[in-house]
Amino acid sequence: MVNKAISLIGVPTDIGAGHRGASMGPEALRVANLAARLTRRGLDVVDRGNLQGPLNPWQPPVNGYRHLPEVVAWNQAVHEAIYAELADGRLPIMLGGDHCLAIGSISAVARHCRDTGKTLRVLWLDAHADFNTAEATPSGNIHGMPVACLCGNGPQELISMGGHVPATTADVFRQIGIRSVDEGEKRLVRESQVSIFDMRHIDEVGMKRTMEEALSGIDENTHLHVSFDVDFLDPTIAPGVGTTVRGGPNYREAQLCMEMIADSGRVGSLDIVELNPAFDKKNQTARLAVDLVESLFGKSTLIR
Ligand code: Z70
Ligand code: MN
Ligand code: MN
Ligand code: MN
Repeated sequence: MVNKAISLIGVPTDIGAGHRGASMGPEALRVANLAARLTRRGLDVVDRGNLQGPLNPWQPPVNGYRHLPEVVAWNQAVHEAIYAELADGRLPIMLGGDHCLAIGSISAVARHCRDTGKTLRVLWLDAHADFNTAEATPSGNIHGMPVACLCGNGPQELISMGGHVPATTADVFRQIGIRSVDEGEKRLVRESQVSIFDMRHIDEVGMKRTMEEALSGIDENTHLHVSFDVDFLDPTIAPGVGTTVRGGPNYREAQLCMEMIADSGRVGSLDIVELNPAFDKKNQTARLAVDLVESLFGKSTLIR
C-alpha cells in the first residue's frame, strides 16, 4: 500500500494532441470523484487545482512540431509542480491533458530520482509508442513524441527540461498495450532500448506474465512512475479518447495490470492522460479510469 500523501495536479490542455478536448480531462476526473474514491481507500489526498498555460492556437506544424512554444510552456509548469511535490515527499498524480505533458512530469521524476539515488522505472500504458521525431511524425503532434524527447531525441527546449540531457534513458521504459506505431517510428523504437510489451505479446503470454516481466528487477529502491494513456484501454470500454485503436486490454486485463502494479508497492507518481470528454458518453471513460486508479492504489476484489 502507498503510504504517501497524494497531490492531484490538473493540467487542462490539449496543446500536443490531434483533437481538441483533452483539456477537459481534469474536470471529468474530478466529476468522476477521483479524490473521494482515493480518500475512501484511506489515502490522504489534496487537490492542488489546475496549472495554467497558453491557449491552444490550433495551428499547423512548423518544422515538424505543432505548437512547440506552447508545449514548452505547459511542460515547464508541469515539471516545476511535479518536482516540488516529490521534493515534499508527496505522490503527485497529474490529471491531463494530452500525453505531451509526460515530458514535464517524467523529467521531474527523473530529476527527483537523481537527487535521492532512486532507480527509475516507467510503465507506459498506451496504444501508442509515442516515440516520434520531427522527421518521423505523420502529424507533428507532440503527444506522439514524449518518449523520444525524454530519451534525448527532440527539440532542445524539450530534451533539456529539468537541466539534464537526456532526462532519462530508454532502458527505464516498459511499454504495455502498444498496437499503433508509425512506420518511421518503428525503426526508431527498434534501434532504442525501449522494452515493448505489445498487444501481440499480451495475447500470446497473457497480462499476468506480461506484468511480471514489466515489473521484474524492481526493488525497494525503485521509484515506479505509471504513465497511463487512457487509449491503452479497448475502445469498447473506453470511448472517451481522441485516438481510439481497437484491440486493447479489456476490463479484466486492465484491472489485473493495475492490481499487479499495486502489489509491487513501489508506485511513486502517476499521469492520467488523453481522457477526452468530448468523445465520451456520460463520463463513462472517466469513471472507468477512476475505477482502475483505485485498483492501482490497492483496491482488490481478492477474497483470499
Ligand atoms: C501518432 C502520431 C498518439 C496518442 C495519438 C499518434 C500518436 N503516432 N498518441 N494519441 N496518445 O501522430 O505521432
Ligand atoms: Mn521521494
Ligand atoms: Mn500516449
Ligand atoms: Mn495513446
